[in-house]
Amino acid sequence: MRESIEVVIIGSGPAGLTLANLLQRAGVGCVVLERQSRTYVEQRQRAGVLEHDGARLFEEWGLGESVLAGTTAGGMLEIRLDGQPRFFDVAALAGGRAGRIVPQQVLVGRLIEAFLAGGGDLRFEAAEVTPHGLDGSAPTVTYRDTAGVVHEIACAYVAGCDGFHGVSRASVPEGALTTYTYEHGYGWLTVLADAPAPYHPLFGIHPAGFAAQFARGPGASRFYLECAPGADVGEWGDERIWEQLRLRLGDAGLPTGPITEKLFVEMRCFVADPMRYGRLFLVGDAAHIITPMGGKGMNLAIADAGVLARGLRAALREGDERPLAAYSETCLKRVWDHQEFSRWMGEMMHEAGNATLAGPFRRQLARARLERLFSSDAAARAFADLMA
Ligand code: RFL
Repeated sequence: MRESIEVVIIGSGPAGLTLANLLQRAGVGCVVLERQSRTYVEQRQRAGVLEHDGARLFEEWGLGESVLAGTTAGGMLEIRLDGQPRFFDVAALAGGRAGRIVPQQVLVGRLIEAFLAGGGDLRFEAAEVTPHGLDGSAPTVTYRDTAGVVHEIACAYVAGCDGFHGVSRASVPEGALTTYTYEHGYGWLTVLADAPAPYHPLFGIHPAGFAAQFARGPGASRFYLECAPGADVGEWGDERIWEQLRLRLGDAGLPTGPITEKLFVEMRCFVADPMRYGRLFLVGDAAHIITPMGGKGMNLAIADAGVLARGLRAALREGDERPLAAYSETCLKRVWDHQEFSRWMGEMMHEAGNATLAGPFRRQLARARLERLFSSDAAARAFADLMA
């Protein structure tokens, strides 16, 4: 089957769905091709906080009500150093720029609903999605539907929103992109459990290693535990997990609950430059990945989608190609800024606890850096600004 549309979006994660909704509001025709089923996509639990800028983006495009209704503002965070709590009021220090607590799967579900309610074309279980002719003026995207029918869609632009392992970046010829990778030297085990959420996002710094607990809905928590890089999840039985969380979070009475997911997260960063090849634009995790420290991955994906939507609207509706030409440069500024913040925060949170990581001297430096957040108003405001 042959069809044509202005923009083909590959992938329906936060990047693809944000872009689809913004293009729909701009009156730009688009179709979204997603490899997984709707149920799978709506249940994939990952991030939990939408940055202030992300919330504003949805409001500016008239999606505030459908995406943010009933969500609460984030504000405080707790840093527990050797079991001693210290509170940090991010919203107040960032001049009231609070983020919103929105679990990623809730955001994704709401974006799907909003897009479909507006008559959007979203095709799940699209197999063998393949872009063609990206370096020419008439690209196409082919895929096979669940009935086995092969579709070919002609378009003006392709948005590669298909995550780190997707087909979009893999379609770019070798050598066309410069890629940067960085390994942090430690790993994280992440555990999703039906355990009561903490009152505030909680970061635990302890000689046994870093740990954290974040709300993921009213009765669920996501926990993180520093572990060796490449650690085997099989070595982390439930009892060991709870014992280490109690120790590192300094809470002997930490409420537990059934563990629903246990994953090893590679603490790896990646950036592709430029985030474009011909008529293909790479958006979100397809172009860059970042560690979960600082909660920036989903937010970068949404910010990229905002920049691309404005660029496509200008190119296709106003005949102005300049914002689209500046897409990669505009996005990469934010990407590198957030990469730097995430690494800075990760280094401080890990080295202040576990002296075997970088030695006792750097441990003292990391503690001094942490202390500065509570003793210097300028340092606190800079940190809060980047968090928010
Ligand atoms: P996604 O969410 O990976 O979505 C990509 C979509 O593309 C589909 N796809 C394809 N579709 C068609 N054809 C193909 N060949 C395809 N290949 C893939 C996939 O099925 C999927 O639906 O990328 P996107 O939209 O760029 O969004 C990025 C975010 O999901 C990601 O950055 C965050 O989840 C990262 N992240 C966190 N970000 C935060 O901001 N705060 C956090 O606290 C946070 N915690 C996390 C995280 C990521 C985690 N994992 C598992 C990687 C915690 C974890 C554990």
